[in-house]
Amino acid sequence: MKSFIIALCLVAATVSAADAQKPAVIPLPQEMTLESGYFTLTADTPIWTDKASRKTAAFLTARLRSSTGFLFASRGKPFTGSETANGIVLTCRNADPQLGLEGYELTINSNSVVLRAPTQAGLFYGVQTLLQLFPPEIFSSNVVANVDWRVPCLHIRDWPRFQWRGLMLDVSRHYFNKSEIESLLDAMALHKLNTFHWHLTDDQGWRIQIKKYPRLTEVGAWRKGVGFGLASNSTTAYGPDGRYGGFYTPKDIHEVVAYATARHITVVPEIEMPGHSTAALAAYPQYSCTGGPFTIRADAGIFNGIYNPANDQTFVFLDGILSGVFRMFPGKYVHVGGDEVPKATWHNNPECQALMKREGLKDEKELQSWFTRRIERYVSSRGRTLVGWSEILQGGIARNATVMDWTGGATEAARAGHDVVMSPTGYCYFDFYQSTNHSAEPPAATWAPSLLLSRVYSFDPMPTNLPEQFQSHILGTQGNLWTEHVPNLNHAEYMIFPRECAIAEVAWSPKSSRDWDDFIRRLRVHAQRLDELGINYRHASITTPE
Ligand code: TNX
Repeated sequence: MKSFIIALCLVAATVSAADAQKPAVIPLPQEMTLESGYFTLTADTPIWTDKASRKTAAFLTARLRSSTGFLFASRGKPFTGSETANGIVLTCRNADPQLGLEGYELTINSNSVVLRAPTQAGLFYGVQTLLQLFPPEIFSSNVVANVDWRVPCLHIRDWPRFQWRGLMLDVSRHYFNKSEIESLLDAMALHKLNTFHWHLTDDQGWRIQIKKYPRLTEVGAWRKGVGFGLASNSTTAYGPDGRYGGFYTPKDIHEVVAYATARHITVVPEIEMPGHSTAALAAYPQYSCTGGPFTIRADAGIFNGIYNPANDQTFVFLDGILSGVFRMFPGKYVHVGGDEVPKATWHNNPECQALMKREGLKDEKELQSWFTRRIERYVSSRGRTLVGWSEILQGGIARNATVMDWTGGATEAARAGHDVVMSPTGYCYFDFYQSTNHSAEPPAATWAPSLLLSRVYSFDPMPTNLPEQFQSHILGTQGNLWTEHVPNLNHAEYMIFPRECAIAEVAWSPKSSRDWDDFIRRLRVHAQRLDELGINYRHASITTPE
């Protein structure tokens, strides 16, 4: 606790009085003109809104209320269209359609704050910016006295560079409960991230309850211990029988999706196949190549739990799982993994070899491609879009698939007309160490080099060699937190922040405005917001950035 307080003082001390006056918005807005003067919020400030924007206004007033103690009218006052209204205006009326699906315009002068956006998502992002223009105490959950609640006069026009701005969380290696997921969603919203990629299944645990296949969670969600060499008290995710694990019911998922939707975040579920599937096959070994049995082991590495594509029933099983997934997740995208498939299992299996011969497949890479195409047809037939890791390109990519690049392939995929999400290990892997001094850090990925904050901030998701006509296929980028070494939320936040702040700026702000020193200046103010919100982060990345 003591070191925590000292660290807090250090962060605060590095923000000079002059810096504290400058806006410190993360991610940096596209266009911002600072003017002289301030708008001051008081208990009497009216908040005007049109009917369609009430929920967004309620989000703003709830936040303002908890720290200022000002009550405000709960539903907002009906906005008549007058631009010069005193107070705060949130509206979709007369918004500039050029701002697009997520853009907004914010005009602050000494007697009014006017926020306009063509969509509620845009308005919501405008609210995030407005909040960040107040003193950081605005994010306190208790009423704070003696703060001058003012925002600088300015004009902002803002919209995102990329449409996919994400965070991936692996809940298989370690389990995070519903309220922990929700707190990460809150932090995503603060940074204008709009895609939560939920890695729900892997070798070390199956976390989504599928009514048709109860053993997936009865068996697949639990293992002997926390594993990965971690202390048993590093987590509280134990069942009544003392086994480690947990899973989400359809009701939990419904609630998480609703929570995300209210923050304009789409949830992309990931169901791994054909590899990284040991937990599923521990429950249903009949769909494996060997027949099992499989034990769920908690250590890092690549396991042999891989589906048998030569058994038609495997596809009945997987289609059954996916149809349950479609019911729970309304979004367009479903991620089906596809990484690190240990091909030797297929190579040594006579049924798989016979299938390859029948289908004219020359190697196991083509067999994986055959498998993914079959799954993709099913996903497409239900009106969804399949996402898979880089490896789905090998042996030929399925027709409508979107590629998530972690080991390459973006240029090739985009040139072939496929959409791509960029999450290369060298910039986006939040399970890597945040400094080169590994011994001073909590456990992180052992197989990889470090991923410093400055490196994340230097990322350009647009591949340099991609001709302009294909560039619209690069949907955006995301940070990935694999959790082999991360058994609890406090540690997860430490790994995610402040690197997520950098990814958010990479994904939202124009490349031309990238400025490391200014980012660090803003981050020092932003750290105070994270403190108010109770979000853990790596302090050294902010006090002694590298
Ligand atoms: C590779 S990234 C994996 C994950 C591991 C991660 C550890 C990817 C698609 N596969 O299964 O958790 O490395 O850094």
